[in-house]
Amino acid sequence: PLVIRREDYTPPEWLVPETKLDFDLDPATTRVTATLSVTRNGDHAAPLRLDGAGQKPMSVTVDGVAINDWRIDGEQLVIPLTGAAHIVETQVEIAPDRNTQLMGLYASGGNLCTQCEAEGFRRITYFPDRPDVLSVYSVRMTADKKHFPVLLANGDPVAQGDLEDGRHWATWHDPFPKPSYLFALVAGDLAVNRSSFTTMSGREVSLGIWVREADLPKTDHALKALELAMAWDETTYGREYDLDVFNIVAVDDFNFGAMENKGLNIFNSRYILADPDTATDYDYDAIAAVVAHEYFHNWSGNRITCRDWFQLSLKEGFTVYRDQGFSADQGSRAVKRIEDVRGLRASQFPEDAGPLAHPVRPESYQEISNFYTATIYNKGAELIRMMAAILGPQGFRAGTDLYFDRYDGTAATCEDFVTSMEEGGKVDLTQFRLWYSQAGTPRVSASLSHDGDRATLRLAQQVPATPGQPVKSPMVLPLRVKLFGAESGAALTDERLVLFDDTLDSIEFEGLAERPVLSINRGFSAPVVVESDRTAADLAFLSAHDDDPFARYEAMQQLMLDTLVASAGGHADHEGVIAAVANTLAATDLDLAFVAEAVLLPSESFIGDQMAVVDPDAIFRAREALRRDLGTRLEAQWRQAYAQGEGQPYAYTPEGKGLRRLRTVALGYIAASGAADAADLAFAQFDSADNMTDRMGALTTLVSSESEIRTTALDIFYSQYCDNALVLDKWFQAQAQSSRDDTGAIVAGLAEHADFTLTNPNRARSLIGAFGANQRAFNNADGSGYRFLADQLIALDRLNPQTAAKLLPPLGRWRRFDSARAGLMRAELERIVRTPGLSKDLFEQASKSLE
Ligand code: BAL
Ligand code: ZN
Repeated sequence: PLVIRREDYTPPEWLVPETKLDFDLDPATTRVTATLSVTRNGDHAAPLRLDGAGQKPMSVTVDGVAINDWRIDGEQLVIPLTGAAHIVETQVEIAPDRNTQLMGLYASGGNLCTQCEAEGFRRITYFPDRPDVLSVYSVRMTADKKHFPVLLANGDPVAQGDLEDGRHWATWHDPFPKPSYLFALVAGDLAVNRSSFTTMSGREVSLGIWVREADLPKTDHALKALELAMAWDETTYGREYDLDVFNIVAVDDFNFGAMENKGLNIFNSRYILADPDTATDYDYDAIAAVVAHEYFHNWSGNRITCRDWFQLSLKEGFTVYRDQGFSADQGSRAVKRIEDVRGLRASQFPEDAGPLAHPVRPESYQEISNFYTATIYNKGAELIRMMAAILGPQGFRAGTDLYFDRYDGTAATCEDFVTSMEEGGKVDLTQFRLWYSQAGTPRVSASLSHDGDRATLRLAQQVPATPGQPVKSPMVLPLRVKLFGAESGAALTDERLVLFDDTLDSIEFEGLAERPVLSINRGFSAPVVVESDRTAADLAFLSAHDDDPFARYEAMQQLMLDTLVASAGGHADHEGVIAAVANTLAATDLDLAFVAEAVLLPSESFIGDQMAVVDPDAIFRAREALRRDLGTRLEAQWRQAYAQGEGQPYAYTPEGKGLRRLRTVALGYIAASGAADAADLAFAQFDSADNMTDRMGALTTLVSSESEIRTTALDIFYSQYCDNALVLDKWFQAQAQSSRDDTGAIVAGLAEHADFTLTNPNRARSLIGAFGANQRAFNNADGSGYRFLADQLIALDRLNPQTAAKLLPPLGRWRRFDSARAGLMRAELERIVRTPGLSKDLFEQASKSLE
């Protein structure tokens, strides 16, 4: 396979200052005429090479004259050119309604839309499809007016008109030079929810969210989030919107969550549509976060884009950091941080510890779609967070101002960002750059010794070997540290930011009045694993007394993890956890959403990540036993917490969300206790809920139960929502996440359900993705889970390679399991690799997973 390497980057041979596109739109056959003004870049005699995929040119003209001496080399169109500047016109035909990959121009729900990042534009027309070729686009679209009354593209609308044959046309112009991956058009029968925003310099921007008519009432939340995001970016980063219109279109069939095309964001409908009856609090939060994320890309991604795809984290890591900050400012900062860290541990840490580990700035790839990963996005965001911590708020803002000013209108690199941070913040980040080049999650061991009024914190760090990187250098780890008095519970020191940048270090504390307890990596200031010699009593103490809510949560998690790992190894002692949870439930000064997070046990896979060899059955038993003990011993408290939310009418407010979250967690513990009325309680909640959060909370509890009511609830849910694709996804997902013994068989049955399809990525993910993340069910010792996943991936790969490849990683975790399971997983990976006609997407993931 062809491997693309970062070190091989060379600037483009030809530039395209202007691009005119003319689309004669039709789902069966769309004709695309592209008129490119091209200029030779540098002193060379190379011909013009345009990327293409899946089409052939019908005609090529140069400076208005048809030519025949073009050739196809691989999938590139090669055109010999003699001068320094030419006008090149190509014409191609494409078939949107046969496009199942959902890259390029495709049909979804009767409408036509595009997805071009990373390399979809070449499926639309011939072009230098690389992010460092920036062009000013003018677009003309012609389509049947009855089926496609709305015609949208990037930038601002210019003109429109009717034709005599029932067709109509529209032209759009985007004055900002952009790479081809940000191109977009939409043609469809859509209704719009409009609003307007006045920017800080007084520009009136018309905002529009376009959906099918029936979904209009579900767009208010997204529109409000967009307005909040626009204001937030002005206040927080001084960034203002730059066109007269900002449109968002929601489509049902979409590989990503959403796409930041200039002035015309296209969204997976799951990140736009919400009302209390169909969307959970989690959905509402995710919608606001994704709307903000895509909007923030207008600066971190569009105004400044990436030089090449190795720099992907330049826009993604930074933009995730920005959307995390936005969400934190809308609600509870502590709960947001807990959620983000939980996500990092669930997806990025395993990636960093497995065969697909790669640095935040990768060195090579076969298929760039495989690098839209938790490492690029979420670890990338952690890198920005660490730099922000090192620079402080003013230094960081100076750094981002400098970055935006200096690189506006260019295709930049991660190095450009770090240099801006150094200059703006006046710091040296030489060693910090290792975070961009070294993969693997650093491990820190921390030991605090105490003698009289002095204490010494001894730190050691180790960065594990990852594929292609056997030996690592020590990294700069910004660790927020504070000491508390074991007797008084009072702070003994201020919080210190320790920049731990060597293999070993020790830090002295003086003037301590009592025995100190160590609070370290507060706020998860560095994305590392911390191992400390803190006792169970110390952790319980911190879970009650630490003044950093994240550290308080973390202490409880560590206590639970230590208990569960010991328990999976046959040494069950639940008393410490029960007392700490009781304490947290009794605290009156905590917000309920925080309490709900703090009392939740770590996931089965996170427990597995702590073990040398993952034993999914032992982990499940240990976790269930602790859940049962917590449920039984604290039953009165759970019932009290549960009753707190009773009868409260739905409101999407921080208080309302907290009540609902704790209520569902409490219901889970009541069910775990084995209480005779648990299933009835859950069913009553399911039946009477006036919102989807409570309904799903109850259904999630029921689908793991042995009660017959479970099928009743599933049937009711299905008949109520079978016409709503997004809610039906939840029905599939809940069953794939069930902890019942027969989950594997149920999931196999659901794959045959009339409503299951591999053509819709959300539906495929709701069943296959959720099942792959269900540690016990997926890792059934008979290998049936592995076989099922491989079968589904091979089938999905024929339709949509990009989505198939993203669902493969659970099979790549074979090294973490016993030899029997490892052998079964490898056999399935080998079967995938041997499949004739496999995409390079799935081949890369499967073959690397075998190495
Ligand atoms: N750029 C791809 C979708 C996103 O990260 O916003
Ligand atoms: Zn993004």
